[in-house]
Amino acid sequence: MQESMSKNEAIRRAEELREQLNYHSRKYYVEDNPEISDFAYDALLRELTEIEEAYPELITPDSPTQRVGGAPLDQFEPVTHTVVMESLQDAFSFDELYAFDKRMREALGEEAAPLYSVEPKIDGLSVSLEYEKGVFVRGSTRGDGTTGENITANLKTVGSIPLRLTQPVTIEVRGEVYMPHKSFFKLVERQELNGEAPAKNPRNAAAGSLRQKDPKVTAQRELDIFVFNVQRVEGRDLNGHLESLAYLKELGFKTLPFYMGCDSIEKAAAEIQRIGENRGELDFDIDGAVVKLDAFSQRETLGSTAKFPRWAIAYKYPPEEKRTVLRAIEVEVGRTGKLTPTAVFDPTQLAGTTVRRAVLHNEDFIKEKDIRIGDTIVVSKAGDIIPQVVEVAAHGQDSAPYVMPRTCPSCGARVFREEDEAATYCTNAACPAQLLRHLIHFASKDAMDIKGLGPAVLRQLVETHLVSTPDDLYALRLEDVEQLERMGQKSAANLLSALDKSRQNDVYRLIFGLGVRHIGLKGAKLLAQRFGSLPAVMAASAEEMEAIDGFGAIMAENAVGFFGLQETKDLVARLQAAGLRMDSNLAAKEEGEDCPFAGMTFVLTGTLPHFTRDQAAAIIEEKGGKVSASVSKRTDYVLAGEAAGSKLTKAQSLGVSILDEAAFLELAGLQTPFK
Ligand code: 0OX
Repeated sequence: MQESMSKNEAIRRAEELREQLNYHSRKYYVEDNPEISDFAYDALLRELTEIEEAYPELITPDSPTQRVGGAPLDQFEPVTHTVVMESLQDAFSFDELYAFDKRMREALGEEAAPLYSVEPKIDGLSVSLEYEKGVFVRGSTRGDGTTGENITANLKTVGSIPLRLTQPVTIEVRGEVYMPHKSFFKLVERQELNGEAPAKNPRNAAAGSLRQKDPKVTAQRELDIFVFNVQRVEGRDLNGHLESLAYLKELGFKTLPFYMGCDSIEKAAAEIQRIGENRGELDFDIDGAVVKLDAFSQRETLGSTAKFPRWAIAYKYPPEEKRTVLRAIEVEVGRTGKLTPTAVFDPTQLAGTTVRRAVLHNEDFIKEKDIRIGDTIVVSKAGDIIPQVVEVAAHGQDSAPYVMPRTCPSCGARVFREEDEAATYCTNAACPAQLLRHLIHFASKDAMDIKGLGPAVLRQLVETHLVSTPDDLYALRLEDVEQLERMGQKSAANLLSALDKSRQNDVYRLIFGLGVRHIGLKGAKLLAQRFGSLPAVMAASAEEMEAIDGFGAIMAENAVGFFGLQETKDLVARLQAAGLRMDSNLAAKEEGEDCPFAGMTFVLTGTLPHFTRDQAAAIIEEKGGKVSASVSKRTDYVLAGEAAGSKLTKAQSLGVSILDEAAFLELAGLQTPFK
């Protein structure tokens, strides 16, 4: 931003930028037809951010800079829906559909022949979006239809939800939030890399994403929405559903991707059939098609039962199933050494794609269904995308029950199965099948965060035998790295310096990077914080670990088992010799060094003169404190800036101490840099 920009100019330019950004956001997310590059969009957004940093009072709730932000929430507040969010009655056959049509015609009489709309039933989560004078003010889940939860901050991160409409109307709309298949696959890949349990299907993933307390996490999930209903609107008369959908589109909403008016139930049935046949090509799951009476006057005649409107019905598609022949069961070894059996069968077309493989999960799954090589099996797609074996239709000739291999298919070491777990594991920590995934995890962002050391480079390092254990990474020389494919001199030098930098990482990253079963990032941090160094963690007992708040018995058992292995001790000794830091700063905080906010809870409100709320929250957390969204008796301090609202009033009424920015900095032991 130019230094010389006056406040009046800033006001004008900020509004202009908001207009442009909202327009381009709509082009990109809603219409899928961007007019400018991501780079140009980012430049506009940066300019607006700079103006708003200089004049925080100009920040508006519908500013595109406010999509992702705010401190994590403690809980979601209840929202009572002004218009009940009804659910749909189901039909599982065309007969039920024809019976529905008969009910409609009987209720409406001969003259008023029904016009139906047919649309896909999106398999996501229903939400309500409320706009006041065109500005998005509140978003909530459906809940039980009467009361849902306020998830405004999370919904703001959904790019296709407009923060400002094309017209200044006061309106409440209903839509379905879903996770596109593309985003779902990305999420599962990340989860697997981090050793987390992967999401089961896009619907669960979308639900989990909307329930995140921290909107930053939701933002990474790339959710999307289709808006399909006007719940209420001021100053506009709408007569039917198809007209409403056109109006919603005009306001800038992303409406259902296709819908059709049908003047007979036969035409509606044909459209349902057509949608069903093409559903495999969509980038989202549908779990049926909805038939609705179009005219609102006719809907009124029909009315609702206690649960759902009588004027609509959801036809549920039967899951598509195919028969094929099981040719082999392949066993793959994951990063944690887990053996996963996979069915390999004759290729078959299912919900729009060719499938050849399906995971069989574990030994028990195979035993329960008595799946044998050579069998004719029935396959389908769970939630429309993940292939699965439903059942065995017929055993093959001379078939025999399947037995899991007793040795690892990758390295030949003995495998074992724990008593109360279904999974089988390879016992060899140096198993090459585990190595690459192990290294990918070791170098990943939440672990050692080694820039430039992604799967492609690691694969080459493993294949050329330059690296066979994590400490080998630290012995790499420039000439080793330079000879790799697509690796220039500059990137080779960058990689070595990234590796060198990672030596100084806080040890929690190393603990996480070692990939101990059941120890995620949070568990690694807890260990580092409690014991202060890796040698101390290795000397700790299961009881000591279990005494940590948030650290369970299974975690403790696995950690003690892992750190007790001679292989682990040798590896850690080599990493230490390679110069990796073995201690943690997290521990210092607990002991109170530079940790003036330990155990304290802060609430932020209003605009601070020199910090964004995120920056203030970062200081609080850095100094050992916690940030909460709402004021209660347990709040220690409210940090209040300009235009502080109801939180300040509540703090005053509860007698909670209130700090301004200067007092806050003093308490944090920081000099104010602004005098
Ligand atoms: C969907 C969907 C859900 C409005 C009146 C009763 C139910 N998941 O795609 N609900 C409705 O309709 C509501 N339509 C849909 N398309």
